Amino acid sequence: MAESQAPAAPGRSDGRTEPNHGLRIFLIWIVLAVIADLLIWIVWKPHLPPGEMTSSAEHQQVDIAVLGMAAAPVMIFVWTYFGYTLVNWRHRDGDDDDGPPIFGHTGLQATWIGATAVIVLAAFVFGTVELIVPAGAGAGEGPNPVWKPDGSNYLQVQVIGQQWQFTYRYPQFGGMETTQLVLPANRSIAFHVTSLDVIHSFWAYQLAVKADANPGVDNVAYTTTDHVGGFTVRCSELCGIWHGAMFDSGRVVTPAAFQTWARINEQIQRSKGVLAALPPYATTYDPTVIPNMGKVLIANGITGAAGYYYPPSDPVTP
Ligand SMILES: [Cu+2]
Repeated sequence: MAESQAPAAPGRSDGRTEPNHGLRIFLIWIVLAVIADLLIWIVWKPHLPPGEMTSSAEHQQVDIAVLGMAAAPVMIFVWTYFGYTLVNWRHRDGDDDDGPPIFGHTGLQATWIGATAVIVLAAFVFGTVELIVPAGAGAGEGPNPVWKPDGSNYLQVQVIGQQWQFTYRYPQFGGMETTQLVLPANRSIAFHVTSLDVIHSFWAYQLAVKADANPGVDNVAYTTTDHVGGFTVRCSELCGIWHGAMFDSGRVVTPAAFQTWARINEQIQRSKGVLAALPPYATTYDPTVIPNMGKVLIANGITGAAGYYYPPSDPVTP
């Protein structure tokens, strides 16, 4: 008698007690989410682009993996709930029970707003910190970088874009200029990216460095090389008819090999008058106002110069 007067348990029309669906869904979800996040970190992350050649490349791998580990549980929750619903709450003959309403359910609403707010704010804080603090993002930071590498012993490399190739100047090696980007391993690099004509973008994929090359702008990007290897360089800003051919490759070599390469190139360019013919090293160049460029070239016996800096008079037919 007492049993029949007790308040009815939330239940089905057939009188069986309703199981704790929330707990079941949570347990299925937590197991799948942990498995997915472990797979992302252990199996997926080491194969993520752009590889591990530089500090910025490694940080980009971490960033992509962390965002994937944040997104996977959300997606798995949706799938889990969807699958659980299909199995447990599908229509059965004779069952006309709609179940408890969600409308006005304070706990559900608070959980929904709280969880989404936490996800968005965490992504905001993580992205901001990763962009500024640990190793730079390998991106152009403009003329006054917010983040700089530790210490001052970094190699400066000026990247000069023009239609339709990149050249590279090494101010610590007499300002010599090459068509080949060679870098030493285990060294912090400061790229100073600029352009002589239109807007280009310096993208060294495996280095995880990407920086706009704008005329009149010294756009600084940092990275630290980890190990030797080859990398590709592409222009990633539509810059004219041969933009698609603005493709190059570079090398990270041992510090000793780099010193040898750089010293030899500096000597050759000095002895052949190339260093004297080049405009003085500067953070940017205005190709229209370099004084006496044609005279300098002719005085050094250089005719038919590559035209990187547009001498005011044609050195070939003065
Ligand atoms: Cu370009």
